[in-house]
Amino acid sequence: MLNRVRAKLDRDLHSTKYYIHRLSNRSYLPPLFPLDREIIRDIQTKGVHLTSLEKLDIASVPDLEQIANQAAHRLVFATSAQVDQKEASGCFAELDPIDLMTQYPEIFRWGLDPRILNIAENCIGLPPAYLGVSFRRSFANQRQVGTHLWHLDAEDYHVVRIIVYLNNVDLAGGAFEYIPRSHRLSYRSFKGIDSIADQQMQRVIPADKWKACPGKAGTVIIANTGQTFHHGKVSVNQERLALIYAYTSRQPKDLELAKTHCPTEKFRECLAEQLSERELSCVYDWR
Ligand SMILES: O=C(O)CCC(=O)C(=O)O
Repeated sequence: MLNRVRAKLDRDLHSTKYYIHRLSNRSYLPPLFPLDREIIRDIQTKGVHLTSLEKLDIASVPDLEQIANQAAHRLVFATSAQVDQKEASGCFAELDPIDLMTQYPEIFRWGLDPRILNIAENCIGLPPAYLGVSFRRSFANQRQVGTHLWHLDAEDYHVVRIIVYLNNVDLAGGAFEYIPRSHRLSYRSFKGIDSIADQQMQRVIPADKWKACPGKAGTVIIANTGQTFHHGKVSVNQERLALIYAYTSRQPKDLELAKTHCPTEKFRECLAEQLSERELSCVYDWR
């Protein structure tokens, strides 16, 4: 009992410090281009902004889609056993992060483009930690498990996920779906429920208020997934290939979880020679 009270006090103290820090950092946030201001406005009001690689036009890695398509062959080959043998107790498989970092460093570097970091920083309200990128193959196994269940991301109070579709994704093909922030939904509405499947969500928010994000290959979804209930819709008719970038503050609520995204420790020496001071801080100054 005493331990539970202590844990709750610790959590409250951490969150109070976080929000004070966030408030005092408001005047230090980096300036944004007009298109990027629109992104932040959408994320603050709805929780999500939908765009494309073409519209974003990230200068440091203009050919992300092409590079990722090469990596897709490796991902599909490396994970074919999991799909064929129907071993997938989860809902996705990922490219080995060491393979991704060594064979396709540009995919990792895209997430460190100054404009992307500025968007993440304005969204989080604090200097960002770059948790890394995963290259994910979501199965069409029609089971609502794992990230197909509705959830808030738990790494931090504000978490930015950037999801880049690498194939055309329709409503039955595992589209990202969310509940707009205007509903002010929290876990309090799901007391006693461990897993929020569509059925449970429908009792609280009718399905016609859910917002799905189908899109062509190259669609980019930028979301505050720490504050916005979301999931990948159960895929019925096809697999989905997507890159998933993640950012938090540099004192994340769940540090161990934040660290699981990418084994960047292994690359410290080599990245120290390649990255700018700001990029290195985003990758390492919180681990
Ligand atoms: O796969 C998706 O569209 C959502 C991913 C997700 O919810 C997550 O990684 O937390």
